[in-house]
Amino acid sequence: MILTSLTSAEDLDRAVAVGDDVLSRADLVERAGRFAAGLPDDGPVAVHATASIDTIVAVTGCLLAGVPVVPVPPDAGPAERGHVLRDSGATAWAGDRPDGAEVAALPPVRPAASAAAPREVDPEQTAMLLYTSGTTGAPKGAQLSGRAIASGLDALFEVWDWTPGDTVAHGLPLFHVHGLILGVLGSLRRGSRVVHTVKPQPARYAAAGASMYFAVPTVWNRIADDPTSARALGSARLLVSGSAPLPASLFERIAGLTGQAPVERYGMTETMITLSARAAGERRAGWVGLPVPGAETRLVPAGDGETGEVPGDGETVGRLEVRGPMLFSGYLNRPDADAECRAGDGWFRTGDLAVRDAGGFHRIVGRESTDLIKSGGYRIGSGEIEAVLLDHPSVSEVAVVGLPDPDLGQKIVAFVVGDGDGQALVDHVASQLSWHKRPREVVFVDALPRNPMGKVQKKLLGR
Ligand code: MCA
Ligand code: AMP
Repeated sequence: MILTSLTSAEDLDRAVAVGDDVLSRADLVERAGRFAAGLPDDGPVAVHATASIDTIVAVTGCLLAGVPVVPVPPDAGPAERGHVLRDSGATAWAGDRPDGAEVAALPPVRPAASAAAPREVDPEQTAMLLYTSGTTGAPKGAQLSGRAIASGLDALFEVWDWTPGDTVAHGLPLFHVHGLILGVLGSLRRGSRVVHTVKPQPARYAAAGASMYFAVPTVWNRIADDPTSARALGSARLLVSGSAPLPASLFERIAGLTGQAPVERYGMTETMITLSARAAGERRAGWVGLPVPGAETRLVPAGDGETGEVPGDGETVGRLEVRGPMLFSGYLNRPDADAECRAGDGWFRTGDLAVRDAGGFHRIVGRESTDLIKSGGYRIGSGEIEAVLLDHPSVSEVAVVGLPDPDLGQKIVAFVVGDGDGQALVDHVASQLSWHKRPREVVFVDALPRNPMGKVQKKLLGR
């Protein structure tokens, strides 16, 4: 249902490009159909989500066949990958096979000689299972139905005036909402072209000649540091920033270099994009805009025991809750986590703190928990990193926090009670989890600051 337009839209010579690999719409449908014909059963299928045409073919094949897709970060270490494969119940592996017993146990998908026809798919069925970090424990599988993805994308087509005549360019990972669902599936559903630059390097963005550019603030920062590339984006129709806060100073630098203010939007893996500035509307530094069509928001008081909603005066901070057809259907195998984030009547607790002004514009002011870190636009739970570090013989206690960083927004810093080699601990995390979860700094301390109850006072670390 997400890609019904793929088989009916007019053919374009160059529907999808990843680096130098280019596929027409017809070629993509044909290759995806052969992939689907080679599926051993009805999945879910774990897709080794490298930045490649093969990833797009595999995801498209699964969606056309009505088989759930589980994108696996290509650099995920055995601990993270093992969890994703066990928890998702994946029955096949698509793409390169990294070493590891968990992967060896899954049959590889081998494309068949002739293509399978697209199936009629129940829109409420899980189309994609995306693993995302919580504050503690291993990542949770957010189940996104075809209906949720289609609604979320259709809302963006409207607010960004996104048409089949657009070309979208980005170089973001193909295992998250931003790069995979918005960048690639959005383009395929809309009928627009998409250019994936393999890596999100400024010069590659500049060379893409697109009308819409998607990037996280870290990438926008690198683009602003490369004025020649930044100026080349001035001819685009829309420069979109999301996944993490865009500092107001960076908003202004981008606007100054390109001649146009970026469009900011806010979302989560669980909710798709719920707030955005409009292509034809106001773009305000530090603010993420209005609810997209179909989405609703409310700000509930941050204090315990208070009820109702906080005033929309542009100043009073509340806990942001959202609802709408683009929300996920729940965490797989985690009814406890699911119950925690549901506020009744379809409302979802985002965990973000926000203000809203009289015109309905929203500003995200922070997160409720210090245990969720946003680094380079990636959401990372400190608990997952702490668990891996505690496995290391030189670590007796550890607290992981996100500290301000001019490029990454937040950088992961591990405060460790113990002795040893900081780089060895960084490498230990990178060998077990995805690389972006590695601490960028390890600080050895004699003791962690604790309150009288013995709880670590993370807010005191790094001050
Ligand atoms: C260094 N490296 C290591 C190590 N030390 N690798 C392994 N182990 C080590 N000990 C090197 C690698 O060789 C590699 O080099 C490089 O580090 C990769 O590190 P990385 O952390 O990726 O580099 P970075 O420069 O810090 O990355 C910045 C980035 C990245 C490119 C902006 O953070 C990124 O792609 N962010 C996008 C996240 C995103 O899409 N989030 C969307 C979530 P080499 O690269 O040369 O191989 S979805 C979402 O948020 C929602 C719904 C929304 O609102 O959009
Ligand atoms: P993820 O599930 O990786 O998409 O992370 C979702 C989180 O990213 C949200 O809960 C926010 O904390 C943060 N986020 C996403 N977009 C924005 C934005 N435009 N401004 C500030 N924070 C954002």
